[in-house]
Amino acid sequence: METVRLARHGEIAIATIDNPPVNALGQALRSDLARAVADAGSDPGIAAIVIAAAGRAFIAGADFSEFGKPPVAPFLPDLLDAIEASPKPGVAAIQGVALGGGLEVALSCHGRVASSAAMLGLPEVKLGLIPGAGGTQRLPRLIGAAKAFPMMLSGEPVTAGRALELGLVDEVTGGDVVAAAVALARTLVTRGAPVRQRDATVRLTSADRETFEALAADATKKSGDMPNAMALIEAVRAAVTLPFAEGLAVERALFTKLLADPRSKALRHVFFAEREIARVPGIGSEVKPRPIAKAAVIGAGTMGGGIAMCFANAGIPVTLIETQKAQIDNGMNRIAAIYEMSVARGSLTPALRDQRLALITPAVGIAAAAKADIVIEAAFEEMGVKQQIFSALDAIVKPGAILASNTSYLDIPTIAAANTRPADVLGMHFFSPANVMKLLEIVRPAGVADDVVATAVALGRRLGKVPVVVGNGFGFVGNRMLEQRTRAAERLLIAGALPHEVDGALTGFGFKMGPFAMSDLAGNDIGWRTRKSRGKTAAVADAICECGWFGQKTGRGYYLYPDGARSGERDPEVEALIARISAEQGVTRRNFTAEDILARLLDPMVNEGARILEEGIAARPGDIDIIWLNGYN
Ligand code: T1G
Repeated sequence: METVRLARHGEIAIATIDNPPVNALGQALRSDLARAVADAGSDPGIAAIVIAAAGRAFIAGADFSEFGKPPVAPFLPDLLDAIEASPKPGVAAIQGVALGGGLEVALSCHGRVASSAAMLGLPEVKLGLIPGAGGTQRLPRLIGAAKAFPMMLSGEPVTAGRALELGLVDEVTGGDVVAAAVALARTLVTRGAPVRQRDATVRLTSADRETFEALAADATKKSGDMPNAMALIEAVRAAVTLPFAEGLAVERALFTKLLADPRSKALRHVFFAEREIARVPGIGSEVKPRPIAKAAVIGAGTMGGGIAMCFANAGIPVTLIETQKAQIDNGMNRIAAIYEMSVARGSLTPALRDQRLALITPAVGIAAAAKADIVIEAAFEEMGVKQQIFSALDAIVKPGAILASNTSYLDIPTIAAANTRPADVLGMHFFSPANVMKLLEIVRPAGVADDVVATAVALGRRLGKVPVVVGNGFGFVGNRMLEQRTRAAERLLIAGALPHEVDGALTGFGFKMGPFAMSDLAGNDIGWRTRKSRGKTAAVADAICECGWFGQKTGRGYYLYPDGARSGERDPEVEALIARISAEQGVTRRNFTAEDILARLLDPMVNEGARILEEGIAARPGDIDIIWLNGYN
């Protein structure tokens, strides 16, 4: 056996799993574990078995690399049945994480001991799945359906302490978890035949079932469009109404169907893509980031204020700089108001609010950036303004300080040319609102030092962002593809579609908002100003702005927002304006189906993504997927 070491501790067998990096339940491990359980079971000198693990995980779950391939024996459910059916007690010694199939192994045991730092969970829903090796049947029998269902629906792991409260583990130890498991095994031996979860129905009371059904009804309202959430309800309902074997068959059928669902395949792709972005081509782990102890942000507008909050929220002191006192006061008031909303919502304590505000030092004048290890410029989106700032910074900041621009599409080398240290200059493009959106595009122009890029990636993670390194080019990746969609949406209006039809097609596809609702939220005048600065026009979008219909902030844009409503209503004047523009352009308006609209909006984005890959602006297709998931929902 390569992945399991079997040792004896008197009459107790200890099977130690060692399958780096995270003890995933690949075929070799399943085979070795089945062998160890059988050997222990047939050894007359053995009275019980402890299943322990080496490394940072107990067991991370099924092996992702096997997904989508024909399953190979021994199958995980059969292995778990063998552990559970053993006449000798099995005890799980859990250190690190017990996730998915890993927790299902522990559930098939007759006892469980966790180290105090362990985490236990069934995260399958995050992969578009449900637990597929008895978790939906055994967990409710162990802790009740009312507690098991929300734990599986959220997919969030619980601490060892919470697991003890739930009854998920028998004991938590700050000491040697294997020794504690051996002691528990000995105790179970004295109790005679092991108690199997499959036979334990004491928790499945009518009260428990009622609570579960109420939670299921609530989940149906909230996530009725998620097939795996509905499947989970069906599987847990089978656990509380059917015999174990029948419930297991229900779970297996539901799991197998979800495994083939394209949404689950996409979520599994995302799991790996999220890990791939840490691999920046040409920058290995030998490139060490520069230390960042102090930051400065130039510009206290919406973006600059949000970026300053990112630093404060991460505990990094930051100086927020404006050119005039009135502007820095406005900026600080906006930040204070945002924190106040969090306190009012209960998502931030007053103490934390004060601590974070104390980390933001308002200042007037760029000289205040002198001591910063990194300066992020978030000034007006105009090249001259940025060059003036980067030139002035040259004489102020210390050697080795990193200079980043938050520009959303301007050319980084042109900005860097304004000073004498281009190797220290790159782009750090945050997405609005910067203190909320996860995506951070790190723009890597030719000539920037590798350790500057490594520093920006490490800092991005420290700020709680998803940092993706991209090449320099108009709009980088996200906004460059978004521009294709924006153009297509405008053309659709002139060709015959209406704003709510276009938006509806995209939200039906899965976006949180369509292009026109998004533009009304951000402010239609932003796009208008950008088009004018680039000498571009868009007949409908320009006409809407010429009417002063800038969106929610003016009570109307593509839609009407009566009494400050957050969701818009159709505006007959806008629809008449669109029809007039079609006529002026000699276009005979026609109807579009949602499928037509989706193809016209998404295909140009995919083509632009392909060009971005071809040009090397993005390193991998998965990077583009991560950008769109984290920057545009
Ligand atoms: N299978 C294969 N490889 C995995 C893996 C897995 N389940 N989990 C992690 N890895 C690899 C990962 O790709 C990386 O590889 C290395 O391990 C370190 O991972 C039947 C069907 C365990 C908390 O969803 O949450 O069981 O890049 O960088 O930050 O009902 O990995 O080094 O080559 O993330 O310390 C359910 C997924 C599966 C857990 C460790 N389990 N993994 O985090 O390291 S479905 C999960 C994680 C299932 C059953 C169902 C995390 C971690 P490389 P890492 P980490």
